[in-house]
Amino acid sequence: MYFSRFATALTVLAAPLALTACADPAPLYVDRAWVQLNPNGEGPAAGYFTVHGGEEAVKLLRVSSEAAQRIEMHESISKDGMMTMQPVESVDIPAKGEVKFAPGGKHLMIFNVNPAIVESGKLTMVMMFSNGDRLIVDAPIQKGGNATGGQQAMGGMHDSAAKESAAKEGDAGGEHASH
Ligand SMILES: [Cu+2]
Repeated sequence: MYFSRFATALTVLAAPLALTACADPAPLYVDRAWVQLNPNGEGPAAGYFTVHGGEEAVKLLRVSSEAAQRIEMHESISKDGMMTMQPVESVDIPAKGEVKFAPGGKHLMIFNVNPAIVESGKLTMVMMFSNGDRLIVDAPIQKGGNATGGQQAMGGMHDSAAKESAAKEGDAGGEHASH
């Protein structure tokens, strides 16, 4: 009788510890990043990726790269039947949510990518979040030039499902340097 009560007490004590060890906190992370060079050559490149929220809601505050002059966060919107876009200050990342930067929606506008980096086929970016996290993201660079439909400049980059699937391919396969 005495021993069995003792064993029960031990079990109860151990349970909260085991639960803590099993609760693997969801990490904040980024995947499926890719960069589409401007088909016009001169203009800014576009950047796309998916953010996966962690345990707490955060904001994506800034994206930068040592290999680009400047990176802006934009959102494509439909205004009077025309697709246009506007800069956004920050982007909400809900806890355990998923936010996509994708053609036709949110995207990065990447100005003056270093030509040597373009040649290397990969752009490294730093993403800063409101909780202090800084994520380093490597994005394969898709060369422009085969834009379908002959759309102009950035408009052509914002709504092509074909390019999104190309990006997934690049993501899964790792480094597809094109030379
Ligand atoms: Cu834009």
